[in-house]
Amino acid sequence: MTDCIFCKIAEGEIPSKKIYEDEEMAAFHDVSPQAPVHFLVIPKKHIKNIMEVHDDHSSLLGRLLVKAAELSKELGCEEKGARFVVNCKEHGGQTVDHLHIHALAGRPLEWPPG
Ligand code: DGP
Repeated sequence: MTDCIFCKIAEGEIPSKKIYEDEEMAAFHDVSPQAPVHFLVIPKKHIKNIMEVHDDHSSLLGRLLVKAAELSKELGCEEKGARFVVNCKEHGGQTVDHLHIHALAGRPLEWPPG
């Protein structure tokens, strides 16, 4: 999608601190980190949000989650853990309309969220 910031990051048109990339996904550090470790995993294909997915996306979604977990371990979060979050639409706090998984770690995170 031409005006989507995460599509542009996926295509390399906007710079980011990428930590992983393959033909179907990219992972990069969040520009506004809310924890010492805060990165995003996105599909390169433009999917607006988690409510737009259907059965055909199941394997892709699984691989995005597996990659988020793998990268969090590579970044030293295995012992203390991490939080994996998918915000959706206005009440879910989604600000970028391209599906993404947040991985947050490196400090204790409160629950429930505000
Ligand atoms: P959400 O609120 O769930 O839609 O989260 C969007 C996140 O994306 C937010 O934590 C900030 C991050 N973000 C927005 N624009 C950019 C950008 O241009 N580069 C990077 N690396 N992160 C961005």
